[in-house]
Amino acid sequence: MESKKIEDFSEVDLSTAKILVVDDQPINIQAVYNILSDSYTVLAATSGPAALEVCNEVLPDLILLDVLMPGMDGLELCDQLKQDDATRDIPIIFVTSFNEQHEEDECWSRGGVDFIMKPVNPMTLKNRVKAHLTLKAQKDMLHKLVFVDGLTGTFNRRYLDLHLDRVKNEASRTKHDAGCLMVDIDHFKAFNDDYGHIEGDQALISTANLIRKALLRPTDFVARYGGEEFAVILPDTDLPGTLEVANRIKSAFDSEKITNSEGTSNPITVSIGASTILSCSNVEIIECSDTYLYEAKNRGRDQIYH
Ligand code: GH3
Ligand code: MG
Ligand code: MG
Ligand code: MG
Repeated sequence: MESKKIEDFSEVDLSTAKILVVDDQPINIQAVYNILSDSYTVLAATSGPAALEVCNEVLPDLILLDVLMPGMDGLELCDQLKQDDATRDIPIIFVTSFNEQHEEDECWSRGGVDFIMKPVNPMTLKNRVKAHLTLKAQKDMLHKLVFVDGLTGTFNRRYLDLHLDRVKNEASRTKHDAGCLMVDIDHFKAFNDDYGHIEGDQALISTANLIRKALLRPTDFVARYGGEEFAVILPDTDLPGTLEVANRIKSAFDSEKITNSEGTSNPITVSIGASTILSCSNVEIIECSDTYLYEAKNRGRDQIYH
């Protein structure tokens, strides 16, 4: 009997990978381009600042980085990329003509994942690039499996815990408040009982999408906290701002009306508990918002309480 693979980690699709080549000499970029452009999209930059600009527009999957460049050199560029959350995890392979061991050591210690000598051997370059792209893709896949909720595509509770630690630390460091909403679907058990779990799952997906759509800042964050309950974390947001987002979420449910697929059910409504980190310093923020959520339920559901 034929067995079906659920997930094959060894075979990842690298055909859409984007590789950024940074070198002050266009002739070196051309050489790398000739070797790699059949297999990948190759982007180019001839200086550190130009490379940062490219990274701002399209996040590359891997960077091939020259060390000696006028102005910002490769090591400096590497430092800058490692300081930014968005670019920190991009693997960097240094490509250089250094031949002193201590110079190579410096590249490793700055966070490079590999090191290739100039002039590059095409086979070495191809295989090193393939190996590091594969590792990165596997790491991303694992990250998704561990931290993303399979049904709704939002982060899961495990990731929420890690994220919340970072937000709490940042709020106490900067004294800038951060908001937390607990959003729970009303009478969802009845919805499942009436229309079945498949329809229930679909409504959960729509609910997650609606919440996501109501969040406007890139730093706003949503995770599935439990069955039909979502946690929304809003860094750098005071209580009025937090309530504004809560109202936006509630209005979205009022106007978009999530129903069963036939459109015969009552539209889904949600209850929301809202609080901020600095206003509930003695209790865990989630607990604080959850208490308010409970109160919103007690007061008749389909409302916000804080
Ligand atoms: P309340 O207004 O007090 O929140 O009532 P409720 O029925 O929404 O809350 P309760 O905690 O009693 O039930 C939650 C229900 O959510 C139970 C289950 O039917 C449903 N649920 C939880 N997780 C899932 C899921 O992954 N898929 C589906 N289809 N339903 C789920
Ligand atoms: Mg150079
Ligand atoms: Mg509920
Ligand atoms: Mg619940």
